[in-house]
Amino acid sequence: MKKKIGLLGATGSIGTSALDVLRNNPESFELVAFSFYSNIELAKKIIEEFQPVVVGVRTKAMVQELSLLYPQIKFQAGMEGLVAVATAKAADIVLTALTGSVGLLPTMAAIESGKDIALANKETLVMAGQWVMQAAKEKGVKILPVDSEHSAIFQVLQSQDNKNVKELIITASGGSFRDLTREKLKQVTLEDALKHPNWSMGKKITIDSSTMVNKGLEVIEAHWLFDASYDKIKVVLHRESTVHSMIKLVDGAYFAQLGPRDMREPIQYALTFPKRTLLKNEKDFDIADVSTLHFDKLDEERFPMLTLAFVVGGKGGSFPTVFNAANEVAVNAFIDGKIKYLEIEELIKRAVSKHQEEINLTLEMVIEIDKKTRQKVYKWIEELKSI
Ligand code: MN3
Repeated sequence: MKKKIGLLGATGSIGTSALDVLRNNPESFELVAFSFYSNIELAKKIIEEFQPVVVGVRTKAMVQELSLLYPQIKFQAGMEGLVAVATAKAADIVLTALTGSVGLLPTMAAIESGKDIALANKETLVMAGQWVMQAAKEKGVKILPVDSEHSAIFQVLQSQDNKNVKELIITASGGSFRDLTREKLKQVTLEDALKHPNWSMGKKITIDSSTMVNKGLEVIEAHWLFDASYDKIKVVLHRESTVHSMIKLVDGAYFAQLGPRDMREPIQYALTFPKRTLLKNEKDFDIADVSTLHFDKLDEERFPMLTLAFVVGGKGGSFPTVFNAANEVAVNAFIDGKIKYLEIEELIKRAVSKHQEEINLTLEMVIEIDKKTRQKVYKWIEELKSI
């Protein structure tokens, strides 16, 4: 029996790695639905290669154009399209490789329709982890991590009794600016920020890595995925990104997962779990070539966004929602050349410090708080520009 896959975000970095996993294992997987944002030429190739039944697109004009070419396929636009992919009848599991909080509603819809989730879209858990995990529990569906650090922890946890786990240790490469002082950060450009030392990824996550917001989001993601309190979650600087993450047990033993930097491995594991299968065309990686691995403490003053992520995570409720929303708006403004690099941090700090928690929080309220935070941060950016 082939596993039927719905893929949200097929033309991005995770999406194309996922397609490679499916391509290499046609006997195990079938792509029945996918969405894409703007790369229509690549989308056409995916349609022709994989013959899905449902495709989510960005605009109504794309629906018209593609429906003429492929009348056998159901195309839908915008959020409706994402939800159509997430709930496609034929799919067993939905891989969410969207970037940002746009992933929340389709992920909830997939859970409601009883599908397992392979989650690469960490912002969904940061924004509304409580509701996502609750819904998954009620529906009896699995949330399987795809983020490499969380996959690593998930993999090593399979061999351990949860009560013996003392720490979850997330490794951080440090991003593009790990060797710069805060003084030097004042002058960095978008181009500098997009040069990640170890991984080739989308723009947002590459910038998030440089600000360490990405690691902060991952701390909150780990809290929800593994039901771990924040004092149990540690982050360690590991320049090589060879150890993908690790756990420490009560008797002091560490268990780590390591290997080449290849996102196809965590993607494939999420799709085949609990089984493991051959990774075809694996990257050349020989542990004997790895002569040294470095692990260092992270400087809290150098990376204040990581510290802030622990604070908002600890406060819970909608604080992580605000942290995430402010970051998304600020990073987009930085990509568009509207603000300076360090203003990303300033905007996030401001949004978090001005936030007042509401009582009896519901998912609808959280979505509203996300929206309002964005509006506020947009306004602040306009004010910054006029200075
Ligand atoms: Mn990661």
